[in-house]
Amino acid sequence: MQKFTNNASVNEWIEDKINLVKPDNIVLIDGSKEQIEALRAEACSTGEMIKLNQDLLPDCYLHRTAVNDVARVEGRTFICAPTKELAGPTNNWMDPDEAYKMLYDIARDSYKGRTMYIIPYSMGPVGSRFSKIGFELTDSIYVVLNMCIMTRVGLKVIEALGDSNDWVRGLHCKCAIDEEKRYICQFPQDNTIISVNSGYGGNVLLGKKCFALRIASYQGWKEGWQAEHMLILGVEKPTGEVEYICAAFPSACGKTNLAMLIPPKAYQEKGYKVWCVGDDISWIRKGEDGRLYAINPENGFFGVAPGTNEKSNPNALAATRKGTIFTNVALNLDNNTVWWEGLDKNPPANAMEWTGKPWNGQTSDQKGAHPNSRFTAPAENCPCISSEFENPQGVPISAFVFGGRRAKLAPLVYQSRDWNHGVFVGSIMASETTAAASGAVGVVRRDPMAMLPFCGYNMGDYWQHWIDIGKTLDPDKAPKIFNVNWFRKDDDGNFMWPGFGDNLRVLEWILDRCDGKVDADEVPIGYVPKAEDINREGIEDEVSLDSLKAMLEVDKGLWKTEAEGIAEFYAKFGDKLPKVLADELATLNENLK
Ligand code: OXD
Ligand code: MN
Repeated sequence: MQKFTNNASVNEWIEDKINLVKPDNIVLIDGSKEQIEALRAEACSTGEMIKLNQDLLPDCYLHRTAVNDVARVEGRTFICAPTKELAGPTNNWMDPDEAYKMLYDIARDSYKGRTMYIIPYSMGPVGSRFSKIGFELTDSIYVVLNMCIMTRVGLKVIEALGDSNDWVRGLHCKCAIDEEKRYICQFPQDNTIISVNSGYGGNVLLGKKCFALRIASYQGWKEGWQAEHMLILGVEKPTGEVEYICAAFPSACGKTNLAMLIPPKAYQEKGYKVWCVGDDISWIRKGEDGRLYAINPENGFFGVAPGTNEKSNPNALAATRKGTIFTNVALNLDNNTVWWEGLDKNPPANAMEWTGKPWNGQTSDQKGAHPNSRFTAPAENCPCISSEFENPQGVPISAFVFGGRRAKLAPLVYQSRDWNHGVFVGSIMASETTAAASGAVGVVRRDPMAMLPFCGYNMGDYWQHWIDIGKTLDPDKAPKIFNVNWFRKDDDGNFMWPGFGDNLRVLEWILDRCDGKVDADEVPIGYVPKAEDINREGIEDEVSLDSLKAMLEVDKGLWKTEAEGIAEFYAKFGDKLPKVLADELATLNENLK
């Protein structure tokens, strides 16, 4: 047997996969600069990547995926648990034996004429008690280079693993990028992920959604911790004290923007700062002091490019100025840089659109960048990256914030009455669809805790796990749980809240509630602020007190209809629905009478 590492379980598994896919060459990724440089050069020589203007964008590259391979594929993502019930009603399920057979048939001999790259990676700082290790086998240099940004890669990881068998197996085969044979399969009971026929980020960077959410959520259930689809940010007060918030939002709700928020002028002048610990995923465990602590298991940002600009998110933009891989954006041929819709108002006239076709910058029916085009940027590039980003102990969480896009229903912010009610608030999360996604606009999509496509087991068990975690926490130390809605609209269809940096005003109220510094009004769905307690300094003209009051209103009629929708959704879970949540729904109905 070949000895890739000193770990017998790793060597055995790799050997087995080599015999299956039959690569011509095998390369162990050691994480060194020299190796990364050589791989970049090789990818450029084959056209897999394009080297961008190294003066303006040092160490930056452009990659184009196949046109049929531009997003995560939820319909082809499976939880391959021993029974359908273990996967639950919100996941696609496949019997593990059948799935392995089908996937191995697809993967067999698929590396012939290709190189197998073995990527040892750590999710979380190497050696932290929060962190977990994975090996991804891939035949794509693009995947290797992205994984080197998004995770901690290299020999230090192999050393940290020692002879443990606690690591996640990941096999990625590009095959022929055949949509009909594209599968993203998670085997939570086997710590295994197999992804075939895709070359797009979310499907193939196996550390991210597949491991850090689907497999890790299952591991957390079994081991007493949590993997959540949550950003982590720190709010620094003028006193220098920093408090941390974890927040979950469905796609298209501005998660990366919130994670890197720039405080409004009035707050900056007082000395407020916001620090980003993570923009997508949190791994959460109880600390010795009884509080919950979170780490960001990732090492970079895989952000949506369109709409990112100097105004919406200068920190994200700054993060992409070096060492970044752009995927499916437009190429400006005049200066060999990149462009996307919403970057600025000057699309390049001499350009190539994301597919590589010539483009004159005029938006007729052509777009420069694909709407789901991405940047993969190192976290360390971000000007507001938290000093705690690498802290192996994580950061203590004061508040969990859930949110969604609701034109009329949810108030700007409300607080749950207690932990269990907070779990209910997370479980009823929903967002109205936007024009950015295909399908009808304004349709409510239920997305509990923003985990709908990412929970690796039965969502009913997942809710019970949240409830059980709460039982282990002293209520004084447990994070308080809130819901926000930046997207409330007036009767003319205009957004009522300015959003972006001004969201700090709401976060301030949230933290004041956590610190017992501010009162609230009790309403049928929880506690809402007194309008005067949301600081409007600097936006008095834009947001009147009356408008703020309107944003905090709870319309009983709308909530009654909502409660019917929740009951319908909950019914899918049968006896897996925790009694606590059924009781919370009954309380809501009672409160709405
Ligand atoms: C993401 C997502 O790409 O949630 O982070 O879809
Ligand atoms: Mn996400």
